[in-house]
Amino acid sequence: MSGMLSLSRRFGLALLLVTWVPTLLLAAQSPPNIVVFLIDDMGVMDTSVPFLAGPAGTPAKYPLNNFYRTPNMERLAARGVRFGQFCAMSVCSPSRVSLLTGQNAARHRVTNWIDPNGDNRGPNGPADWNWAGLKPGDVTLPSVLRGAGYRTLHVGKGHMGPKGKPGADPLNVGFDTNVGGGPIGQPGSYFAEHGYGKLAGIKANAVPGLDKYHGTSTFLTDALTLEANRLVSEAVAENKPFYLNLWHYAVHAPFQGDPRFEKNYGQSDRPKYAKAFATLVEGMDKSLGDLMDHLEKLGVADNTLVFFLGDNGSDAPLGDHQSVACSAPLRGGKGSQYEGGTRVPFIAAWLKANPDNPSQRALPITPGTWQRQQAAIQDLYPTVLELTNIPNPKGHLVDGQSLKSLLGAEPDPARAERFLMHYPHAPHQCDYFTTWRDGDWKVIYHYLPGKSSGGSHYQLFNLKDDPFEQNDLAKAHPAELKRLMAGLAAELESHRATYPVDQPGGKPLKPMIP
Ligand SMILES: [Ca+2]
Repeated sequence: MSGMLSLSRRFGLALLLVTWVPTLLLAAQSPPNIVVFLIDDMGVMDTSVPFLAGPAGTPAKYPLNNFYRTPNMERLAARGVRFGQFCAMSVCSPSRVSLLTGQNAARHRVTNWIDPNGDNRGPNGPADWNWAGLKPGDVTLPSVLRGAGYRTLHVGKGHMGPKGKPGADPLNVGFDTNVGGGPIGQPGSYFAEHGYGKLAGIKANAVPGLDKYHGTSTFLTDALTLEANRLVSEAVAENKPFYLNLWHYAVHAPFQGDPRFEKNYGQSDRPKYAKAFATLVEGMDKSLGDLMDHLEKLGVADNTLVFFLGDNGSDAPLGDHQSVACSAPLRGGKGSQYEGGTRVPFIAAWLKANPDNPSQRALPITPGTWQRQQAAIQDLYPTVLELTNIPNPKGHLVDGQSLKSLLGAEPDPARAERFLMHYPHAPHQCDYFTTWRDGDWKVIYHYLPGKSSGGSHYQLFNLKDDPFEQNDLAKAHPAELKRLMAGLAAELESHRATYPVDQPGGKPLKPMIP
């Protein structure tokens, strides 16, 4: 309770600096509720909402936007701002830890997806990567908010630590409640008839904590939504501000069709598993709509901020993940070094516009807008701390930048367009690589050149002229390559990154600047 009071006081104090008159009224205002609606393996093109710019520089519909059906994302986008160049890490666990800590994966060192059964660094992977994941005492968004009086709720996939390590359980890293989260990275089954993997399917990946739905016809996505709505109702009834992770297992494999939506794809000539994937997308979208409706019904929509995003690039079963296929027109997909590996959908919205709400005044979002500037998953942590006026704990380094200046249609010229993506592991779509974006340019460094690098250490692209990464300019622009590589190496050093090694247990391979 004291935390709650201190948050209200902080809120009141911050607003006091802005204006004198409504201070008494504002001090009584509830702190904003925050929802992070995270979709597993959802890339930027797995939706009917156009996120990517077309030739005119404004959002354009590409063929994949016409395949997927996400009306509730359209509804959310109309209430908020969506980003055309929002990046996450290329695989699950690094993104999840970045979201909760505000740090780039190169710094927190959870640089690979976490194998629930142990260290999966890869043959040339670094021994000192953080394969145990988050641990008790780590500064996380929920731990900071809980300290200020928030009810912190986790529903769905966790994947922040392996079996037997504390990070496997969201309750150990800042959450008051956990439904369905554990060390697993995918569900044993989406079907309640299978007990979500406990009764049938892949039993090692059984989703925990949903036994009451076993044997019913409640699809996993729906069960998690019902649980999230129940927990939110409890928090509101207790007059507590809440932070909710609704981190769906959808749309990750296994690509099991959601029977509620299969009829919508029967006419499509796309492959069977692509159609099943589309039903997972549509089920996720229904969940979003159900949650939005529930928050409106509870009367808290105008005081609730929603962040909608994916955790890595698309894994849609639509062809090779190095080509223009599952994320078309972008090149690549989940795990790859191309933009399709890291570009995810992102929408930020207050659920119901209310110009008198102090939280909305503290963090204004222009409804129905599109932001073209690059941003990234580690930016959520400082954004929420700025909104709630809670100080970042001393000594906790934050790589993200608050999104406040980007929550309308205009770019922020004071903010550099830079993004570091570090993957010192194998095997995946691309092995042992780092990418560094700086302005219009992007370099890809391959520590151990191979097939996915064309035998070279370097790939260089100009994303302004060539957004779909078709023309490798590494040989044609040596000065630009050198500049970008110097930036990449310096960024890794400043993050205290850990590097691949020349042989198992061998010496670190630092990037070579040409
Ligand atoms: Ca994922």
